[in-house]
Amino acid sequence: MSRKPQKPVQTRDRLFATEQEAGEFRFDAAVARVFPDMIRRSVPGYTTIIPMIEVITDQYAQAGSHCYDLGCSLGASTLAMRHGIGDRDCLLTGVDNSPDMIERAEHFIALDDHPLPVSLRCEDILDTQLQQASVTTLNFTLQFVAPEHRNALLTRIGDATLHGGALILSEKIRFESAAEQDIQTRLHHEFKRANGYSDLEISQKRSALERVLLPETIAAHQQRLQDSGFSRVMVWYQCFNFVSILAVK
Ligand code: GEK
Repeated sequence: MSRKPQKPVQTRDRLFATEQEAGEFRFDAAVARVFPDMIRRSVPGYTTIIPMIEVITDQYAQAGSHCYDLGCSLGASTLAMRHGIGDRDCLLTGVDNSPDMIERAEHFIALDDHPLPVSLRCEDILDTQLQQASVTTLNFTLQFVAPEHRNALLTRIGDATLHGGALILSEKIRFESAAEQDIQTRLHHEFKRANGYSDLEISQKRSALERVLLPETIAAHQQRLQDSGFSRVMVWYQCFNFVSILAVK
């Protein structure tokens, strides 16, 4: 019996490679399909931050508590948390409001052989009930939440966090100084170019994200985290205009 040769699944991010009409960036099926390649080639430090989420989770996960990955996409950060939790009896929940992401995340979680159950929820993180949290991760998610909702979300996370619990907040940032903003943005674009993105891809993606991804300064994040009840706020990672902050209650 002869079979039609199967078309290979395209997992290389070429979404902005050809000229297209301006439109806002969305976490749809096309993005979900190429997401691992897209985020690795676009976010400096992503491939370092993911394994460090495991290390940090191992330090802060408390037996009998909840752990949340808010904006989990395909579950890379969720899996890092799962392995960091190890054999502690934590309740791990991943949340994303993109059905295309959650559908694929279910598959990746099932492929991982760790025994800790993961509950995946397709909902807006602004609606997620949070309680008794020892580790919460916002790995490049808050930047997509409308600025007017950020304080309330962080207040809820702070209130739900147990004493000694932690929040890992990774974000693209902006700088007070226009000169530094220019230099760091240029370096980020060079990073993308070195990873094979063309000038057209870089500029079209930038336009698509302009009104969707709204970065803040490190100082603004630090202030909000302190106002939300986190007593220790530390930048543990920075590469160009991308940071990860550890906030401990
Ligand atoms: C990783 N953490 O691989 N409610 C729920 N999900 C949301 C919301 C919201 N209000 N806004 C955005 N998202 C992941 C990467 S990606 C980062 C996170 C990026 C979701 C959105 O659907 C997307 O899946 C994710 O947040 C952001 O470590 O693409 O730069």
